[in-house]
Amino acid sequence: MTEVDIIKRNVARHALDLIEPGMTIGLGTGSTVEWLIKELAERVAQGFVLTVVPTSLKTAELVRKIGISVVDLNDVDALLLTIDGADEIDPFGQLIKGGGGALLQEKIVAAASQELIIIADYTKHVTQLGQFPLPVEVIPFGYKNVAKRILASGECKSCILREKADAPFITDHGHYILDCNYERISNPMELDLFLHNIPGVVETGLFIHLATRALIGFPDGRVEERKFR
Ligand code: A5P
Repeated sequence: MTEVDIIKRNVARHALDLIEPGMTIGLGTGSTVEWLIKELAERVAQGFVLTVVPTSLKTAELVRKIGISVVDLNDVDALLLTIDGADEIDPFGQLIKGGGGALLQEKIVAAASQELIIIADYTKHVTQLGQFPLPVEVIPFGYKNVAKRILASGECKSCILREKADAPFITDHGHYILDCNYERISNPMELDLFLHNIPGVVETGLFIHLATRALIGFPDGRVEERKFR
């Protein structure tokens, strides 16, 4: 196990305390959340009951495998808590997400949830968003034109169609992803609005005012809690 894996597992263990038996929670996508699912498996085997609104087909499959029931967001009246990872998190709790390609469903579940708690290792904490290329989910039809418009703004250094096995990566909802390298995003909210105004853009990986708290893990075993509202 790498050092980062050990930190992710440690953060996941801390996140277990947030989950009470009988709850229905939103569950994110990615390796940190996968550690949480592994940690939950032991509890579930001992009779701990939990229902999950998954943010991807992958997460749905993983939780089903350990005996957790999966429910559609449409069938949930109120979602109190969602736990998810992030690719970058700034001091205000603004995020870049979508490294795993699940940003659309992640954002829908996060927006429906009273609390969004991010679990991440210290490498995700940044002073300014943008080092991690921003994933933008787009409709396949005319995506090259969308990429041109993103580049034409002058702020984006490169806009690359995500691929998997030499073919376009297809999201759970049948879309493509453009990975847009900004290096530094000075105004995430403005950029999010700009991108949403381009016909063909479905969603962006900018999560603004959605995270309520974060648990950040460090190499010395510390897990710091940050509150954003
Ligand atoms: C999935 O689409 C992403 O938003 C993940 O939440 C993010 O990439 C964090 O992943 P890790 O926990 O694997 O770093």
